[in-house]
Amino acid sequence: MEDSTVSMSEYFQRQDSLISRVLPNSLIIIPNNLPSIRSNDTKYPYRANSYMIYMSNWFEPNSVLCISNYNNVRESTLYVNPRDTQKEIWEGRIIGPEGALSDWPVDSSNSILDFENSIKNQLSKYSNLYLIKGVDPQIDNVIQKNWDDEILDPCVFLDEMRSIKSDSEIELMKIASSISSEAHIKAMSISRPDIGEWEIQASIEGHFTKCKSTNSYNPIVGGGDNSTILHYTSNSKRIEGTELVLVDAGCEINGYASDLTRTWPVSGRFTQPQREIYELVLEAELSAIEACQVGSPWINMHKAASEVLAKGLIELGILDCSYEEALGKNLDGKYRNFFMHGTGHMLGLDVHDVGGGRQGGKPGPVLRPGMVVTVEPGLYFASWRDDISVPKKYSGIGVRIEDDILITEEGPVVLTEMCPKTIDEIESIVGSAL
Ligand SMILES: [Mn+2]
Repeated sequence: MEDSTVSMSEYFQRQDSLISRVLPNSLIIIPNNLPSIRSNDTKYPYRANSYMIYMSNWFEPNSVLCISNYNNVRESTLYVNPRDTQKEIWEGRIIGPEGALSDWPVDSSNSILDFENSIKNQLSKYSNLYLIKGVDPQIDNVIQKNWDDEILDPCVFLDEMRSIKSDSEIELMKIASSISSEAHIKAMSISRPDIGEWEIQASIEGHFTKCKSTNSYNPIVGGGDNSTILHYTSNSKRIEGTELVLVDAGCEINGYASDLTRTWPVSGRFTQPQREIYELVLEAELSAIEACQVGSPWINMHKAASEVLAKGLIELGILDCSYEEALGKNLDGKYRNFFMHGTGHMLGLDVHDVGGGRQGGKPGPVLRPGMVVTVEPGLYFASWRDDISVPKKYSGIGVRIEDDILITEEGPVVLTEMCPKTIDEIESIVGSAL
């Protein structure tokens, strides 16, 4: 298997847990992601489907995992690329069905080339069929052609399982959090006036690669006004001496993500207005982390952050209205002009992980031990926006502070704790490696 702290028996336990949740005599089909083309003959780095990783730790494309509970007996089968010397000369060694069976947590294996025939021959014995649709249109097609009854969605059960992390998953997420924290500290230490956003990106990605990890999402490195663009990823401008840089970058380990944001002045000294905004966002973040308690409704951390921000925006003279008007009846008041996203999301195999919290109008989950969430309030005062007016001294400032939080009975555990976030710590680190 790939390097993993997750044991073979844990994967089998997950498969057993899944088949105990679905209807009797069911077949569950989990297709893997398709490779995606970057340009002629070149592909983007391949990333396996998170459900596939979760159930079998299988990372090769062109594969399907089937799990059934016919007569209450678990049978998990991986359909994988067959060995092919000519192909392997060009693209690397293929594990093949035999390798999959001997070293991966499945009961049987087969060639993906036999998938259609094999499935056709089995379908009649099952009463129910579950398929993760929309991952591989070819697999969807095969099933739709050969199954007349309703196709059920297994994700409701898988998401419930994935939203509570096991000890071994938490271990992987701790490693990812540490690597991301180190990368941010390094990037702070090489920061200087006029540094290119891409240089900070290179430092961070270099550290990820050095630690045998990859980005869990495209890094955001926004200096000055670019710090106010929530999903800025071109990272192509130089950062002036008086400006802040907002860096949102995290790595993944064995598929498990970290998600970390820090904001610092490239000069190593916050200006007074930057300091005021930073202190306010930090206070909101600490308050939201404190709200990450077992049994708390999802909204609590957002409410905690929002209350601090609404009050602070009035105190700084940015909002000229009552606290009630600033906060709004449904956390939809005027403060949303400057904090327009949610306070956090679930984190796991996906950066925006399954299990709720990003469902628009839906309430999101109640926090339980073993959940991992992000907490990431921010304030953004884009100088180019003509729909807002703020005191000139705050114009062009964007600040977000984001940590990854494990929910435990003993209270919130900050997995990204080793990444400094107080003004004093940051000012002492920025530029220290120059
Ligand atoms: Mn995030």
